[in-house]
Amino acid sequence: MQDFIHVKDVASVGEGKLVSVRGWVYRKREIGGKVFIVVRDSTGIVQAVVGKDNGDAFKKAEQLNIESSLVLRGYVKREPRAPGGFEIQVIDIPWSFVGWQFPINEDAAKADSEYLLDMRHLWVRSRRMQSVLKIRDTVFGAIHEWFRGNGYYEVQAPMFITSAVEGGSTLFEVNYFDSKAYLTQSSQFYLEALIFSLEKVYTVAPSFRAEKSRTRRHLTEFWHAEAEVAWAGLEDIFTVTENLISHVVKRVLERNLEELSILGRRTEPLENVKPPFPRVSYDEAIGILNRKGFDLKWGSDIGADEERALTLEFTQPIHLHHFPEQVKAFYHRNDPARPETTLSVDVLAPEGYGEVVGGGERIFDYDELVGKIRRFNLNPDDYQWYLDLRRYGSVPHAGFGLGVDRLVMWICGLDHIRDALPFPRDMRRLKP
Ligand code: NSS
Repeated sequence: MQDFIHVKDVASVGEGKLVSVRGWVYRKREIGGKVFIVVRDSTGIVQAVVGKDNGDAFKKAEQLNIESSLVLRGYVKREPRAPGGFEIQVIDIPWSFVGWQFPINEDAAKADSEYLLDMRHLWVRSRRMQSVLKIRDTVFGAIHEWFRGNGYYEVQAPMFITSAVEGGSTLFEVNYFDSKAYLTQSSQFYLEALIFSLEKVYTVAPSFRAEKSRTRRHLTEFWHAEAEVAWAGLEDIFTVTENLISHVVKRVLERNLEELSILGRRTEPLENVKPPFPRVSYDEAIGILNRKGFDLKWGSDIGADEERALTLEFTQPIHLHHFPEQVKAFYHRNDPARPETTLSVDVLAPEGYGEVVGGGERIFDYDELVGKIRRFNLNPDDYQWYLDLRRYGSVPHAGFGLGVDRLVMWICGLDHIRDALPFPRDMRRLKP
């Protein structure tokens, strides 16, 4: 068995060693009777040189296209002009698959993002996407790590459901044998049921929203990290979300400096992320925004533009809390001290990114919940099992949902959420 090493390890095996690497052609050029191949694998890029005197390997090397796959063997040599400072002087190419001409070249990559989205199944090989995917891997891992390290049970909820969590306008309807069902917008109600068994639960799962507008931060299918905690209140949600997000950012800074640099992401804003996050009430936010030239009435929603302006006032993520009843879903508990507001919080990411978390306290009193369902012109019959949770051993509780793709988008400093995941779905895109 031949021992292969990863491209990133070429520099550390040392000059003069014979190595074998496997990968794909990242770049190729021919000068002065030599073929220079930049080979990439999952770990990085390295230059390999094939001389004309090496007849068989040279012929193979000449034929290679961008993204052809290959296995090569050769000696490591110090070469300051090569990326990483070392190159491989090839002695043979035991295997290569030349394939078709790769349909993405640097011009296409710069020119047309729609084309790159159509070609996403191939574009995932790019160094940019590779970097985002590595950071995304860290983010998902760190989310699980944080919850598991803090006493939460991981649970799973169904994706086929029968009633809206976040309002009917973004529900996806699907045929379900002889009846109709919806794709879930949030696992929240199932997590609420499960706290009566496990007290602290979380899930990381897709959520679906029929978002009819195309924006930089909406997908129709997104990854949702949600948690629910028995006996918890708004104060606990502040603490949990700021600790969770700070932990994730810390892990990315530990593991992904190279990827952040490939993405051209400044790390300073990420280094600022430490608990506690500043707290801004909805009322204060309206004041700040109106002083900045907005004309917002109390009770109006805080949209993407307002969030952007607000977050530019801070260097940390912020907790925006106490939204008016009318801008939050029916399940949010009204503040007994100020019933026109809710015990709700959104976490807004800095640098203009805006909302990454929504959550808060839930109504736990049966009559209060039925009353609010009616006030919101919804039908209590649609929420019978959810109401059961208030009929049997109800407890105060709170929870939240974190949009993981939005978190990745901000951490990576991306312009558009669709670049935060490998195969995005929006109103117009179901392929690849
Ligand atoms: O609608 S949310 O604000 N809240 C909920 O769904 C709650 N039921 C969660 C809970 O308390 N368990 O969505 C939560 C987050 C939001 O802050 C965004 O970061 C993300 O989910 N989100 C989205 N990301 C991408 N695309 C879309 N369309 C989207 N909608 C919400």
